[in-house]
Amino acid sequence: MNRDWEKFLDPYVQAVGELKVKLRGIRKQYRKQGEISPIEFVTGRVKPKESIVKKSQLRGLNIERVDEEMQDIAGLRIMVQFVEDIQTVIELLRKRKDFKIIQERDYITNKKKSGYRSYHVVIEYPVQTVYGEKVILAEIQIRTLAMNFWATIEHSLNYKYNGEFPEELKNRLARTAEIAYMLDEEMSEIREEIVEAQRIYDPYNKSEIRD
Ligand code: 0O2
Repeated sequence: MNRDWEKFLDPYVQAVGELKVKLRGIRKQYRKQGEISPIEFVTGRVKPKESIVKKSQLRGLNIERVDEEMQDIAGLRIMVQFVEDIQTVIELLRKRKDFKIIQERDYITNKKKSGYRSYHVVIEYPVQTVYGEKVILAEIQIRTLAMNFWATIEHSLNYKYNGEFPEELKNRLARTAEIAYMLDEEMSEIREEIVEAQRIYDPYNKSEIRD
């Protein structure tokens, strides 16, 4: 297929840029009001062409219709401190008027076989271009810092082993996912104590902008 990939990906680049600003804006608004933000930090990326082609082949997707069939060409990640914050963030996203949620996948209640936990929200986001409006799909992943730590490490190991983990490593990864979840549960138990401490001492208070 002879696709001008740069042109195809342009609206996705714009969408990720805009959504990063908007989602980081939520955090700033909380801080301005002297409140603790449910959002710790936000990252975003556009899936590179090579990964789009590889994933399409693996999943048997039609590359001609990849904009409709692949939901995470534009990907945003919202990291939170506590599992409870995930629900708060989901409710904030549901109230927004600048995009439409079309699907939610709860991999926290229903963790993946690998041990992966995260909450995925798929949105339709309108991008304004010089050729008119283009509505694209984007995936927002919401997870705790512990879930993110695990997923980042497992993802890099995945590259090394191409998804075919030796049995022992697979078992260890499954075990570390549970340990990470226990950490989240323990932190939730002392949440009030931590939140109170952060009201007194906010490590980010001095920096004006924190991405
Ligand atoms: P990258 O490099 O992050 O872009 P399905 O698996 O069929 O239910 P699908 O289309 O894979 O559906 O979507 P899903 O489940 O929402 O997962 C897409 C993304 O979630 C992945 O993107 C990862 O970012 C993350 N993810 C899902 N499962 C795992 C996992 O077991 N481990 C880790 N580390 N991340 C996971 P990509 O395209 O795989 O990769």
